[in-house]
Amino acid sequence: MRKPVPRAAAIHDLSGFGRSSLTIILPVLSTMGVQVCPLPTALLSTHTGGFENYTFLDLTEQMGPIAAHWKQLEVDFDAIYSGFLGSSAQVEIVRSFIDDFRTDDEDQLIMVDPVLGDDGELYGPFNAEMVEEMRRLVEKADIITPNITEASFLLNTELQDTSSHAQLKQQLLGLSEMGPRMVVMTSVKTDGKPDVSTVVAYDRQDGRFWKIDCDYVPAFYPGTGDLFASVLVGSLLQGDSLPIAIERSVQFVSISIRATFGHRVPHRDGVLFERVLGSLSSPLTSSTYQVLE
Ligand code: PXL
Repeated sequence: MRKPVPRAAAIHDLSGFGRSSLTIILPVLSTMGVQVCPLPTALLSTHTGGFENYTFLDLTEQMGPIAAHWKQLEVDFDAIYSGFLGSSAQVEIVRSFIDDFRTDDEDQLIMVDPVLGDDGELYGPFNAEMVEEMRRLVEKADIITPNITEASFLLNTELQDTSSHAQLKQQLLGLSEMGPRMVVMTSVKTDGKPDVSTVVAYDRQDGRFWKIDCDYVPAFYPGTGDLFASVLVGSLLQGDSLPIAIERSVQFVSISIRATFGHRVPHRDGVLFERVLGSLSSPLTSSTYQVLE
Protein backbone atom coordinates (compact mmCIF):
# COMPACT_ATOMS: atom_id res chain seq x y z
CA MET A 1 0.00 0.00 0.00
CA ARG A 2 1.19 3.48 -0.85
CA LYS A 3 2.36 5.53 2.15
CA PRO A 4 0.46 8.78 2.83
CA VAL A 5 3.83 10.55 3.01
CA PRO A 6 6.83 9.22 1.04
CA ARG A 7 9.89 8.52 3.17
CA ALA A 8 13.54 9.17 2.40
CA ALA A 9 16.69 8.06 4.21
CA ALA A 10 19.13 10.99 4.01
CA ILE A 11 22.76 9.95 4.45
CA HIS A 12 24.61 13.26 4.88
CA ASP A 13 26.55 15.30 7.42
CA LEU A 14 25.00 17.72 9.89
CA SER A 15 26.88 21.02 9.75
CA GLY A 16 25.53 23.46 12.33
CA PHE A 17 26.23 26.76 10.61
CA GLY A 18 26.48 27.75 6.98
CA ARG A 19 23.58 26.01 5.17
CA SER A 20 24.58 22.73 3.58
CA SER A 21 23.59 19.08 3.59
CA LEU A 22 21.01 18.18 6.28
CA THR A 23 20.19 21.80 7.20
CA ILE A 24 19.05 22.19 3.57
CA ILE A 25 17.75 18.70 2.82
CA LEU A 26 15.40 18.51 5.84
CA PRO A 27 13.48 21.75 5.18
CA VAL A 28 13.39 21.29 1.40
CA LEU A 29 12.06 17.74 1.47
CA SER A 30 9.63 18.44 4.32
CA THR A 31 8.21 21.34 2.31
CA MET A 32 7.83 18.99 -0.65
CA GLY A 33 5.83 16.56 1.49
CA VAL A 34 8.57 13.98 2.09
CA GLN A 35 9.46 12.51 5.49
CA VAL A 36 13.25 12.68 5.98
CA CYS A 37 15.07 10.18 8.19
CA PRO A 38 18.63 11.43 8.64
CA LEU A 39 21.47 8.93 8.92
CA PRO A 40 24.21 11.42 9.85
CA THR A 41 27.70 10.77 8.51
CA ALA A 42 29.53 13.46 10.48
CA LEU A 43 28.85 16.34 12.83
CA LEU A 44 30.57 19.62 11.98
CA SER A 45 30.40 23.12 13.43
CA THR A 46 30.19 24.54 9.88
CA HIS A 47 30.53 23.21 6.34
CA THR A 48 34.07 23.18 4.99
CA GLY A 49 33.67 25.83 2.28
CA GLY A 50 35.13 29.10 3.50
CA PHE A 51 35.39 28.42 7.25
CA GLU A 52 38.55 27.59 9.14
CA ASN A 53 38.96 25.61 12.36
CA TYR A 54 35.66 23.80 11.95
CA THR A 55 35.02 20.86 14.26
CA PHE A 56 34.54 17.44 12.68
CA LEU A 57 33.16 14.36 14.43
CA ASP A 58 33.23 11.27 12.20
CA LEU A 59 30.06 9.24 12.87
CA THR A 60 31.14 6.08 11.01
CA GLU A 61 30.78 3.96 14.17
CA GLN A 62 27.15 5.03 14.65
CA MET A 63 25.91 4.33 11.15
CA GLY A 64 25.78 0.53 11.23
CA PRO A 65 23.88 0.41 14.55
CA ILE A 66 21.39 3.07 13.38
CA ALA A 67 20.74 1.12 10.16
CA ALA A 68 20.38 -2.12 12.15
CA HIS A 69 17.80 -0.53 14.45
CA TRP A 70 15.79 0.74 11.48
CA LYS A 71 15.93 -2.73 9.92
CA GLN A 72 14.71 -4.26 13.18
CA LEU A 73 11.81 -1.79 13.14
CA GLU A 74 11.06 -2.80 9.51
CA VAL A 75 11.27 0.80 8.38
CA ASP A 76 11.15 1.07 4.60
CA PHE A 77 12.15 3.92 2.29
CA ASP A 78 10.80 5.31 -0.98
CA ALA A 79 14.15 6.98 -1.51
CA ILE A 80 17.69 6.55 -0.27
CA TYR A 81 19.68 9.71 -0.84
CA SER A 82 23.35 9.94 0.10
CA GLY A 83 25.78 12.88 -0.07
CA PHE A 84 28.79 14.06 1.94
CA LEU A 85 30.45 11.12 3.71
CA GLY A 86 32.56 11.46 6.85
CA SER A 87 35.15 8.84 5.83
CA SER A 88 35.90 6.58 2.87
CA ALA A 89 35.07 3.61 5.13
CA GLN A 90 31.46 4.83 5.08
CA VAL A 91 31.10 3.78 1.44
CA GLU A 92 30.92 0.14 2.47
CA ILE A 93 28.29 1.00 5.09
CA VAL A 94 26.19 2.94 2.59
CA ARG A 95 26.52 0.14 0.01
CA SER A 96 25.24 -2.35 2.60
CA PHE A 97 22.48 0.07 3.59
CA ILE A 98 21.33 0.20 -0.03
CA ASP A 99 21.44 -3.62 -0.32
CA ASP A 100 19.52 -4.04 2.94
CA PHE A 101 16.83 -1.44 2.23
CA ARG A 102 16.37 -1.89 -1.54
CA THR A 103 12.86 -3.15 -2.25
CA ASP A 104 11.38 -4.67 -5.40
CA ASP A 105 9.31 -1.50 -5.93
CA GLU A 106 10.52 -0.14 -9.26
CA ASP A 107 9.62 3.39 -8.14
CA GLN A 108 12.09 3.29 -5.25
CA LEU A 109 14.80 5.87 -5.86
CA ILE A 110 18.44 5.32 -4.93
CA MET A 111 20.20 8.62 -5.40
CA VAL A 112 23.90 9.19 -4.78
CA ASP A 113 25.18 12.74 -4.84
CA PRO A 114 28.91 11.96 -5.16
CA VAL A 115 30.03 14.93 -3.05
CA LEU A 116 33.77 15.24 -3.63
CA GLY A 117 34.61 18.79 -4.64
CA ASP A 118 33.97 21.81 -6.82
CA ASP A 119 35.81 24.20 -9.11
CA GLY A 120 38.41 21.57 -10.01
CA GLU A 121 39.36 20.86 -6.37
CA LEU A 122 38.49 18.19 -3.84
CA TYR A 123 36.82 19.46 -0.64
CA GLY A 124 39.23 19.80 2.33
CA PRO A 125 38.66 16.46 4.08
CA PHE A 126 38.83 14.33 0.88
CA ASN A 127 41.65 12.55 -0.95
CA ALA A 128 42.15 10.09 -3.82
CA GLU A 129 40.94 7.20 -1.69
CA MET A 130 37.56 8.90 -1.27
CA VAL A 131 37.32 9.30 -5.05
CA GLU A 132 38.00 5.61 -5.55
CA GLU A 133 35.50 4.59 -2.93
CA MET A 134 32.89 6.98 -4.32
CA ARG A 135 33.15 5.16 -7.67
CA ARG A 136 32.05 2.00 -5.82
CA LEU A 137 29.09 3.81 -4.32
CA VAL A 138 27.97 5.24 -7.64
CA GLU A 139 27.66 1.63 -8.91
CA LYS A 140 24.69 1.11 -6.61
CA ALA A 141 22.72 4.22 -7.60
CA ASP A 142 19.72 4.66 -9.88
CA ILE A 143 20.59 8.32 -10.27
CA ILE A 144 23.70 10.43 -9.55
CA THR A 145 24.13 14.21 -9.51
CA PRO A 146 27.84 15.08 -9.87
CA ASN A 147 28.93 18.60 -10.69
CA ILE A 148 31.41 18.77 -13.57
CA THR A 149 34.38 18.62 -11.16
CA GLU A 150 33.03 15.47 -9.48
CA ALA A 151 32.24 13.94 -12.88
CA SER A 152 35.88 14.48 -13.95
CA PHE A 153 37.17 12.90 -10.74
CA LEU A 154 34.84 9.90 -11.13
CA LEU A 155 35.81 9.40 -14.78
CA ASN A 156 39.46 10.23 -14.11
CA THR A 157 39.50 12.73 -16.96
CA GLU A 158 40.92 16.24 -17.19
CA LEU A 159 38.48 19.03 -16.30
CA GLN A 160 37.87 21.18 -19.40
CA ASP A 161 36.98 24.91 -19.33
CA THR A 162 34.14 24.26 -21.77
CA SER A 163 32.80 21.13 -23.48
CA SER A 164 31.03 20.32 -26.75
CA HIS A 165 27.67 18.54 -26.70
CA ALA A 166 29.40 15.43 -28.05
CA GLN A 167 31.92 15.49 -25.18
CA LEU A 168 29.14 15.94 -22.62
CA LYS A 169 27.18 13.01 -24.03
CA GLN A 170 30.34 10.93 -23.83
CA GLN A 171 30.77 11.86 -20.15
CA LEU A 172 27.13 11.14 -19.32
CA LEU A 173 27.35 7.75 -21.02
CA GLY A 174 30.63 6.99 -19.24
CA LEU A 175 29.08 7.79 -15.86
CA SER A 176 25.98 5.75 -16.61
CA GLU A 177 28.19 2.80 -17.55
CA MET A 178 29.51 2.92 -13.99
CA GLY A 179 26.03 1.82 -12.84
CA PRO A 180 23.36 4.53 -12.57
CA ARG A 181 20.45 4.56 -14.99
CA MET A 182 20.17 8.35 -14.78
CA VAL A 183 23.00 10.87 -14.65
CA VAL A 184 22.50 14.58 -13.96
CA MET A 185 25.62 16.71 -14.34
CA THR A 186 25.66 20.29 -13.05
CA SER A 187 27.88 23.40 -13.39
CA VAL A 188 28.65 22.56 -17.00
CA LYS A 189 30.04 25.20 -19.39
CA THR A 190 29.40 24.53 -23.05
CA ASP A 191 31.47 25.65 -26.06
CA GLY A 192 30.44 29.13 -27.18
CA LYS A 193 28.55 29.86 -23.95
CA PRO A 194 31.25 30.18 -21.27
CA ASP A 195 29.12 32.49 -19.07
CA VAL A 196 26.10 30.21 -18.78
CA SER A 197 25.97 27.34 -16.30
CA THR A 198 24.18 24.35 -17.78
CA VAL A 199 22.75 21.12 -16.38
CA VAL A 200 22.86 18.10 -18.69
CA ALA A 201 21.30 14.71 -18.10
CA TYR A 202 20.88 11.23 -19.53
CA ASP A 203 18.36 8.47 -18.89
CA ARG A 204 19.56 5.08 -20.09
CA GLN A 205 16.02 3.66 -19.99
CA ASP A 206 14.83 5.71 -22.95
CA GLY A 207 18.25 6.80 -24.26
CA ARG A 208 17.36 10.49 -24.06
CA PHE A 209 19.70 13.38 -23.23
CA TRP A 210 18.52 16.68 -21.70
CA LYS A 211 19.96 20.17 -21.30
CA ILE A 212 18.84 23.12 -19.21
CA ASP A 213 20.64 26.47 -19.14
CA CYS A 214 20.72 28.18 -15.74
CA ASP A 215 20.07 31.82 -15.26
CA TYR A 216 22.52 32.23 -12.37
CA VAL A 217 23.88 35.52 -11.11
CA PRO A 218 27.68 35.67 -11.07
CA ALA A 219 28.29 34.51 -7.53
CA PHE A 220 29.34 31.29 -5.86
CA TYR A 221 27.53 30.05 -2.77
CA PRO A 222 28.18 26.79 -0.92
CA GLY A 223 25.27 24.38 -0.48
CA THR A 224 23.64 24.98 -3.87
CA GLY A 225 24.46 21.40 -4.90
CA ASP A 226 22.51 20.11 -1.90
CA LEU A 227 19.65 22.46 -2.71
CA PHE A 228 19.63 21.20 -6.30
CA ALA A 229 19.78 17.50 -5.42
CA SER A 230 17.18 17.64 -2.65
CA VAL A 231 14.62 19.38 -4.89
CA LEU A 232 15.39 16.72 -7.50
CA VAL A 233 14.61 13.91 -5.02
CA GLY A 234 11.40 15.63 -3.88
CA SER A 235 10.25 16.25 -7.41
CA LEU A 236 10.94 12.69 -8.61
CA LEU A 237 9.12 11.34 -5.53
CA GLN A 238 6.16 13.54 -6.53
CA GLY A 239 6.12 11.75 -9.90
CA ASP A 240 7.71 14.42 -12.09
CA SER A 241 9.64 13.42 -15.21
CA LEU A 242 13.44 13.75 -15.14
CA PRO A 243 13.55 16.99 -17.21
CA ILE A 244 10.78 18.62 -15.15
CA ALA A 245 12.48 17.57 -11.90
CA ILE A 246 15.73 19.13 -13.14
CA GLU A 247 13.86 22.25 -14.19
CA ARG A 248 12.32 22.65 -10.73
CA SER A 249 15.74 22.19 -9.12
CA VAL A 250 17.36 24.73 -11.43
CA GLN A 251 14.60 27.26 -10.84
CA PHE A 252 14.73 26.83 -7.08
CA VAL A 253 18.51 27.27 -6.94
CA SER A 254 18.19 30.29 -9.21
CA ILE A 255 15.55 32.09 -7.12
CA SER A 256 17.41 31.19 -3.92
CA ILE A 257 20.58 32.81 -5.27
CA ARG A 258 18.60 35.84 -6.45
CA ALA A 259 16.94 36.12 -3.02
CA THR A 260 20.45 36.28 -1.55
CA PHE A 261 22.53 38.29 -3.99
CA GLY A 262 20.89 41.65 -3.22
CA HIS A 263 21.60 41.31 0.51
CA ARG A 264 24.98 41.97 2.04
CA VAL A 265 25.55 38.58 3.61
CA PRO A 266 28.79 36.58 3.47
CA HIS A 267 28.74 34.00 0.69
CA ARG A 268 29.93 31.28 3.03
CA ASP A 269 26.65 31.60 4.99
CA GLY A 270 24.95 30.05 1.95
CA VAL A 271 21.79 31.07 0.14
CA LEU A 272 18.77 32.52 1.93
CA PHE A 273 16.54 29.74 0.65
CA GLU A 274 14.22 30.17 3.64
CA ARG A 275 12.90 33.30 1.92
CA VAL A 276 11.67 31.31 -1.10
CA LEU A 277 10.98 27.87 0.40
CA GLY A 278 7.24 28.37 -0.07
CA SER A 279 7.66 28.39 -3.86
CA LEU A 280 8.36 24.65 -3.72
CA SER A 281 4.67 24.12 -2.93
CA SER A 282 3.62 25.63 -6.27
CA PRO A 283 3.65 23.89 -9.65
CA LEU A 284 6.04 25.04 -12.40
CA THR A 285 4.70 27.90 -14.46
CA SER A 286 7.40 27.93 -17.13
CA SER A 287 9.90 25.50 -18.52
CA THR A 288 12.97 25.79 -20.75
CA TYR A 289 14.45 22.30 -20.96
CA GLN A 290 15.71 21.07 -24.31
CA VAL A 291 16.88 17.84 -25.82
CA LEU A 292 20.69 17.76 -25.80
CA GLU A 293 21.59 17.29 -29.45
O1 PXL B 1 27.53 20.99 -0.05
C1 PXL B 1 28.35 19.89 0.04
C2 PXL B 1 28.94 19.82 1.41
C3 PXL B 1 28.33 19.05 2.37
N1 PXL B 1 28.83 18.94 3.62
C4 PXL B 1 29.94 19.60 3.96
C5 PXL B 1 30.60 20.39 3.06
C6 PXL B 1 30.10 20.51 1.74
C7 PXL B 1 30.77 21.37 0.78
O2 PXL B 1 31.67 22.12 1.06
O3 PXL B 1 31.71 21.05 3.43
C8 PXL B 1 30.45 19.47 5.37
